[in-house]
Amino acid sequence: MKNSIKLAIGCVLLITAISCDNKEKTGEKEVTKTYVPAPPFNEDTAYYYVDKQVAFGPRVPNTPNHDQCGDYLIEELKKDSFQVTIQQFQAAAFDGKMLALRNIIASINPKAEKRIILAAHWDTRPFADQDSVDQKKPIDGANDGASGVGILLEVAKAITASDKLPKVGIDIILFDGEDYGAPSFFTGKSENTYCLGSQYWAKNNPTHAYYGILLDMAGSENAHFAMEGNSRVYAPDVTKQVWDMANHLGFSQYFIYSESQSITDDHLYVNELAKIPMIDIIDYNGQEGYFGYYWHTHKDNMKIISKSTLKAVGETLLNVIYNEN
Ligand code: AHN
Ligand code: ZN
Repeated sequence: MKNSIKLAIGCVLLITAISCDNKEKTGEKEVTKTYVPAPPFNEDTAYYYVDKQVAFGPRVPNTPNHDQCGDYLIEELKKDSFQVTIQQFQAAAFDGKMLALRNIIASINPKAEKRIILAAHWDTRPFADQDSVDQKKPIDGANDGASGVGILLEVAKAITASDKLPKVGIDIILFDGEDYGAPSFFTGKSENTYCLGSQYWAKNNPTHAYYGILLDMAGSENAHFAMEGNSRVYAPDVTKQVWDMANHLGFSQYFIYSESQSITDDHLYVNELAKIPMIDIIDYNGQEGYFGYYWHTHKDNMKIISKSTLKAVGETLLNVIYNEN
């Protein structure tokens, strides 16, 4: 009797132990992900690329600075990627002025079926309408424009310098004419006056892509990237995937798991017109005004650019794309 009770108790304990063990193992499987390592991102080089663009002066459409910076970006991307396509077009600004614009597209693995878009805008705003001084003068756009482009140039360089390409195809798209939107002192119609390059691209040549990631104001000191409304609505899985990767890499200080309002940016047109899910990694000030204190002011210069922020974003992008199959 005593022995059989002991045996029964022993069996129960053993079964419990086994089932607990299994549960733990299943649990472990659910939380443990293995990541493919990505090539290193050099934040000094990214910073150099931001500085280099700013040194051309404001990159306002229909100015020599804009032309020269565009030529420079094309040359740099030709060095670092396999195929560069220029989409040249004219678009009417809010005031009716015709702007000569170029979207610059660099493709890595151009034949790969599954593609991911990495985008930023390379033009800068013709006015400082959020500033209290010199409102009609153009801004440097170190963060609003140059930062995203600088990160993407270094991403392209890091990929081509590595002996291993990502499995997916990458299309780096530098949109033009993003920041020529109607200023606060303009009284006419202002709808759809921002994002002229992405609107043109989405209407005319949307190469197929699995998803896209837009960078906008992605390089300032103490940046906070919240999960923006249109990103969450149109591309919830991509939003989670990118934030999870950033947090896994230790960038929780920048990529915060809080939800921010929807904004109009290049990703909106890519989502709505080209039907490609695209998120926006954009600095959020935590309040209703959304954008940072420097936004559309003369404070948006090299002084606010941070190498650590550039690194957080660039390293996250590289790890996201190297972990796509
Ligand atoms: C609006 O101001 C409506 N959208 C902001 C898009 C933008 C401008 N991003 C950078 N500059
Ligand atoms: Zn802007």
